[in-house]
Amino acid sequence: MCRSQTNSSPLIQSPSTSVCSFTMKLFAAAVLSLLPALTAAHCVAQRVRINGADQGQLVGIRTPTSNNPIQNVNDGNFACNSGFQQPVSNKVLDIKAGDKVGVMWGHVLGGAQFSGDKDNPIAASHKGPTIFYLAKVDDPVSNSGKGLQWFKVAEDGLDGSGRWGVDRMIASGGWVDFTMPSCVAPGKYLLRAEIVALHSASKSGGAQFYMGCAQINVSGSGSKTSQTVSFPGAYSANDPGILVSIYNSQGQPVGNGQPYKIPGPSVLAC
Ligand SMILES: *[C@@H]1O[C@H](CO)[C@@H](O)[C@H](O)[C@H]1NC(C)=O
Ligand SMILES: [Cu+2]
Repeated sequence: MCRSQTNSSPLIQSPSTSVCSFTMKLFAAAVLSLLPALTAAHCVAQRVRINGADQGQLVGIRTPTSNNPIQNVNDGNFACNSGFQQPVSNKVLDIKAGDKVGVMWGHVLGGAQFSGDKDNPIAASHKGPTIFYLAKVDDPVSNSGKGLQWFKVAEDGLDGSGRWGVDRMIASGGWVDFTMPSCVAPGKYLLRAEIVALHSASKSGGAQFYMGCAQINVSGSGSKTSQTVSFPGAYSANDPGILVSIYNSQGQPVGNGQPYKIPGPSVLAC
């Protein structure tokens, strides 16, 4: 835009140039001030609903104070995140096998960071899958999530029209629901909700992992807890669903023409 300014007289060349460089400085300052907002366009898991009944903010779920992602798949806090809002809920949520269970994501605790926040529930650029795991525990309230054996109960990746699990999460106001498999053994579990944001995943370490753990007690007559993995451990930085370009040849984030392979084991089959 500086170059497009025309000067009819050499006399105003100098003032015009200084206005121009002042404009550039303003522009650079504006860009710099935008950067923290852009890098903070993340999200946190913060509510659970059971058959559509919202259990309340921070009830039976641990929410980190920071909405920053984890980008190292070997991070020691990869299971349930860390740095939680205090006090951590001492509630264990009762769920029947077969219930519809949802977790709500938001840009910050409470959802929008400010009125009209277009990065709530997450920045639309953050395409990727939404995933749920369970791990059996003795005490869902006190268990940190470390050293557990997890099995996957639900996942939503890229569909045939180029839309992602995250797109459906945004369309649902931050909620992601799944059906608790009818064959899951009754007992106490941590429910690990996860989003993988793939907008920068074409370089190693670029994928962003968001996770939160809910404290649940499943009732029913099932018996399955199988096909377990560890966190960290289940994912590798080079997994085809983690080190991946999600853009087509026009640069649109609709997948690269290949089926998208969601990270982790296959979903529990009843
Ligand atoms: C879990 O659910 C069972 C069956 O409804 C119940 O007997 C038990 O007390 C519950 N445990 C917890 C910790 O809520
Ligand atoms: Cu982000």
